[in-house]
This record gives sequence, structure tokens and C-alpha cells, in this order.
Amino acid sequence: MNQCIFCGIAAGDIPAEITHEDEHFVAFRDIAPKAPVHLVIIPRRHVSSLASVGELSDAERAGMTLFLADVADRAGLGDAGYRVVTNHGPNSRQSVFHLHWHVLGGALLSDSM
Ligand code: DGP
Repeated sequence: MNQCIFCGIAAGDIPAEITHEDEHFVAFRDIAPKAPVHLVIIPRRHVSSLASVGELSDAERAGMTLFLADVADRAGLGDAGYRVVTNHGPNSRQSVFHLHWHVLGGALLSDSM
């Protein structure tokens, strides 16, 4: 998956502002933030979207939500709250085809998703 931007970030080949990482996941700041805090969380393993989550291991699937919540807490979003979004396919306007979660916070967010 040499062409995948997020694989490049996970491998350290493409620069990104990484806020947290572990064996399975990487969190970094979105290049075009839609909120004062906008983090992107990816599995290191390339899967194209949530629709392919079955390609992840049991350990990766089990760890994903814990990692998300931990990253949000570490970013100081835990008390005030945050939104978690993932896009799949054309109607969602998914633009990077490596499963990722947007974590948005740092202000009162729009009441439209
Ligand atoms: P989505 O539309 O759900 O596929 O969101 C992809 C997000 O990825 C979008 O908010 C911008 C972000 N993004 C794209 N390329 C890069 C990059 O090279 N670096 C970083 N940090 N973020 C990127």
C-alpha cells in the first residue's frame, strides 16, 4: 500500500503531527481541521474503511474504541466532550481510503453532523 497517505504516516515516511501511537494505532492532527481540535486515528494495518473492519485482528478491533477514548482524554477533550466520525464510501465524501476516525472537539460543535 505504498500509495496510501495514511500508511505513509503510520510508517513515518510522511510527516504528521502525531499525538499518540501504540502497537496497533496512530493518532495525528488533521491537515485541514474542522474544529479547534481535530485528530485522525488510524489502524496501522491498511483496511479501506469501516466496511472492511473484518480484516482487522480481534486485538485491533477490541483496542480501537479504547484507543479512541484514550486519545480524546489525552487531548483534554474528555470533560467538555467530542464527536467521533468515520466515513465510508462516496456518499460520506470519504477521501482517504484507509480506515480512520475523526475526533473533533475543543468548541461547541455544529448541531448538524
Ligand atoms: P475523509 O474525508 O473522512 O476521508 O478524511 C480524510 C482526512 O484526512 C481529511 O480531513 C484530511 C486528512 N488528511 C488528508 N491528507 C492528510 C495528510 O497528508 N496529513 C494529515 N495530517 N491529514 C491528512
